[in-house]
Amino acid sequence: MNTRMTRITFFAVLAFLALLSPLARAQKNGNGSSVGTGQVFLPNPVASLQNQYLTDQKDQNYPELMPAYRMVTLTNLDGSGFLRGDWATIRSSTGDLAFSGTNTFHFTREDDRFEQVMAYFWITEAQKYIQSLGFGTTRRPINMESQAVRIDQIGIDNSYSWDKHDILRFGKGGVDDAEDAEVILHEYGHAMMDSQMTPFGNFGYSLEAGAIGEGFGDYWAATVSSLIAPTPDPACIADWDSVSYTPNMVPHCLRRIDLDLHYPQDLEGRIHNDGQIWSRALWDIRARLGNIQADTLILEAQFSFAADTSMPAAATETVQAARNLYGKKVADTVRQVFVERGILN
Ligand SMILES: [Ca+2]
Ligand SMILES: [Ca+2]
Ligand SMILES: [Ca+2]
Ligand SMILES: [Zn+2]
Repeated sequence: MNTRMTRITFFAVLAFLALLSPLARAQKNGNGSSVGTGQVFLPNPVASLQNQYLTDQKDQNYPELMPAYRMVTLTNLDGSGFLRGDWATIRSSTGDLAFSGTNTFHFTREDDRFEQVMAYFWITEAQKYIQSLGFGTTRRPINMESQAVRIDQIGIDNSYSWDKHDILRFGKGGVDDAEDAEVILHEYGHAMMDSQMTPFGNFGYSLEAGAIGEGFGDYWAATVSSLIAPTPDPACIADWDSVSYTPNMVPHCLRRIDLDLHYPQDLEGRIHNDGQIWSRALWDIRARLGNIQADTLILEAQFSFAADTSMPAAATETVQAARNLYGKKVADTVRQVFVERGILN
């Protein structure tokens, strides 16, 4: 073998080894073929047990919660034994990183590794649902990468998508945020919208765009949790996380997506509140068209949203996406929903 060939072989071997390294494998898309089992809430104890009297009790596990634990299959793992795979990578946390040589992740809520399993499972299932709609194959991909997740001790009860570092962080104020699938899905919704900006960037550079981002996150939580774990009151978002800050409100909901709010008179200049106008519109589209058509056109439309869009402009794009995908009749249905909200006239 001459020197040139030796050098080529040497670099080929290096490239091959780099592919095998855990970091490269975690970043590589679509090859995580390991499966395992995990214990999770589906989507949260208040909704699944229909019990409005459950409380945080300082992160203790207690008997009334036991029926809320469910065993699920964890897919797309990279085989490293950590919760790392095609669509989610648990980076760091308050406690130890979950590890299992047999991909068996059975924890209860007082163990911080429980939230790691929750984040891995729900993000992976959300991305699989996105792909089932054609995004990443026949349509453009949406956040089709291994989403980094960090569960940490933020002092306030707040989770957020930290775009600069493309990482989702889940706090531990009140009920630990990642004990509620709908909080996880809401934050993932922000990461999805950011990934749809061209060039990649942050969505939400105006009050109304901020509200659309919050409204979409709530809607996304409801549409995905309703598919994987249907509950009797799907429009109530984060039934479990909210028990700490809505002690006198039953049912406990961080927000709802079925409120009869109208544009522009119900705008308050607070994005989470105003987002409930947008989420109600999306929820109505879903009610009339079903989740497949609704979610496909809602996600497709978001590629056309300006980062500082307004509700009327985003609604117009959504109607247009409906027309392009499904024709005039469906577009008219979508338009009608936005007219009912006062967003279009
Ligand atoms: Ca916990
Ligand atoms: Ca919380
Ligand atoms: Ca719910
Ligand atoms: Zn948000």
